[in-house]
Parts: sequence; C-alpha cells; structure tokens
Amino acid sequence: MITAVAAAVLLAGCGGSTDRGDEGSEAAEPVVLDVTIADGEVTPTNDRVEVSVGQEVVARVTSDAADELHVHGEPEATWAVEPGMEGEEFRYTPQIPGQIAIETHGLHATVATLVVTP
Ligand SMILES: [Cu+2]
Repeated sequence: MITAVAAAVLLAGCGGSTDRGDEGSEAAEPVVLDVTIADGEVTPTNDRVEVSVGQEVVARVTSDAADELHVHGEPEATWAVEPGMEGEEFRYTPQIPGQIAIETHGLHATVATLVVTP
C-alpha cells in the first residue's frame, strides 16, 4: 500500500497597489472644446466642461455656416463664427467660480456649460 500525502499550499497574492495617476496640480493646461456646426446642427450640445478659475478654455470651431457663439460669463464673450472655419480657436479664461453657458445664437442651443471651480 502506498500512502501519499499531498500538501497544497495556496498563496493568495494580494495586489494592493493603487495607482492614482497625477492629479492635475498644474492648472495651466488649457481645456480644449471641439465645436462643429454642420447641416444646421451643432455638436456637442449640453456638454459639461470642468475648468478652474484662471485656466484657459480653447474652443476649436469648425463650421459650414455663419453663427455666433456666446459665452455667458463674467467676463462675457461673443465669438463670430463664419462658414468655412476649420478648427478656428477661440480662447476664454474664466475669472470667477460658477457655471457659464456657451450658446450658439444662430442655432439656439447650449453647446456646453463650463463648470468653474476655484
Ligand atoms: Cu447668449
């Protein structure tokens, strides 16, 4: 008779490394918002963009029509959009915390709301 004793030892590895990546402490990086107006429609609509006070927002606008983008903030800004624009850059730097709507006045839509944190 043969008696075999088998001992199995299970080592359960516990990976406990939590990689959090870098929290953007360099608030200087601009936030890019791509806006496209084509065939009577604007993209995006009702987007939400988080940004810090003093951090630049760059809207890159491509359009096949004349329109007007209006930044309902303090300071306020109006950007004239012309047909044929391809990635035209408009810049805005929020100065106070709060919510700022960017609208098209031609198509009567809210493109995005900037959520400005201190
Ligand atoms: Cu407006």
